[in-house]
Amino acid sequence: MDARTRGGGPSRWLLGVTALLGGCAWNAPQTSLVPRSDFARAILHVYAIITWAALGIATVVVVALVVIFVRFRSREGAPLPRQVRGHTLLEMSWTIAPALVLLVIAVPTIQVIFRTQGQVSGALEVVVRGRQWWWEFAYPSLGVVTANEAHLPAGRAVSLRLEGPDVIHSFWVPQLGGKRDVVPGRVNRLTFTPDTPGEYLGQCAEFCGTSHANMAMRVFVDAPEAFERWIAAQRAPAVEAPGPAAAGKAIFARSACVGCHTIQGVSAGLVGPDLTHVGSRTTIAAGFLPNAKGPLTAWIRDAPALKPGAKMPPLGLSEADASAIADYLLSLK
Ligand code: HEC
Ligand SMILES: [Cu+2]
Repeated sequence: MDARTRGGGPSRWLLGVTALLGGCAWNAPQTSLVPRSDFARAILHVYAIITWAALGIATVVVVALVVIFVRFRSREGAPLPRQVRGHTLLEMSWTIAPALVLLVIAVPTIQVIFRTQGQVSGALEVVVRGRQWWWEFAYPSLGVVTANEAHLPAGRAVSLRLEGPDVIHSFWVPQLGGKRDVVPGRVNRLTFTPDTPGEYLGQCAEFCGTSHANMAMRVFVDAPEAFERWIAAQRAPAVEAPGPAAAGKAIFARSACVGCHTIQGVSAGLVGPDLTHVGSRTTIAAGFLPNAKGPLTAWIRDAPALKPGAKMPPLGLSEADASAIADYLLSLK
């Protein structure tokens, strides 16, 4: 190695470390290290067991390696070491030791899986339907249906009923719980109690097609009174705004939108998200766009141009019509 390449060593090393550390953050919204539910805490606990076990094993292996390298390295003129063929004790121990390690990992893991897929009495049931490429949240006991942004009350157990009408998705809100697959033709359960009000980001965690990466979700954990207010607002008929919103409503009602979207009292389509209170959401299209006039108008004009593969066809609306519909939808608080 000449001086030039040796000089490149430390800076390349630095570059590597920088690249690795670039993946770290304390305020990461999808961290699993800051749990905000009993389930997330249980996952972190299993994770800690595995990490400490791995660290312990790594230490033993590295120390043993170093000792062996130093003590048994070949020396000038040393005789050939004793040749061993088969060693029952050694072979038994390196079969049993990994089995023990697997057992230590498996017992708490399986416990957590079973504990969080049971039904808890008094839990709030929320039906979660993973669809290409958005999430539907229905609260059958409360008569509320919404999309991509769920609200849950802090301190109360929730039981998610995971259903998949199309392909396999996976529910994952790292600070609250998951991953648990959403499988067509079967019902999976996920039970946890969120404990801290806040906004938690999640993401579909099972590749489900073109816009899998654009299939995020938000869970708002509300204080109980705030949750009651949200439910009341979602159940109330949306107030009708005058002006451009009223014109937008008329255009919506005579467009193909009605075949795919439900707006209570206006339409009953079931292909896309329920839009009855779409104006109360912070984002649209599974967290893909902010719920604001500009992006919403662009979405209404040509959704797949924004979100690859989106199953909402462009309907050839004029800018003015799309803008009026956007005013209408934003008024649906
Ligand atoms: C063929 C069915 C279909 C038609 C027609 C349709 N949509 Fe959609 N729409 C969808 C689907 C599916 C989604 C979800 C797309 C995604 O997020 O990947 C969607 C999403 C939306 C969203 C975002 C909702 C949210 O909370 O994320 C809005 C707003 C919307 N559509 C408005 C309209 C309007 C307005 C029309 C009529 C101009 C319309 N759609 C026509 C199927 C349709
Ligand atoms: Cu997916």
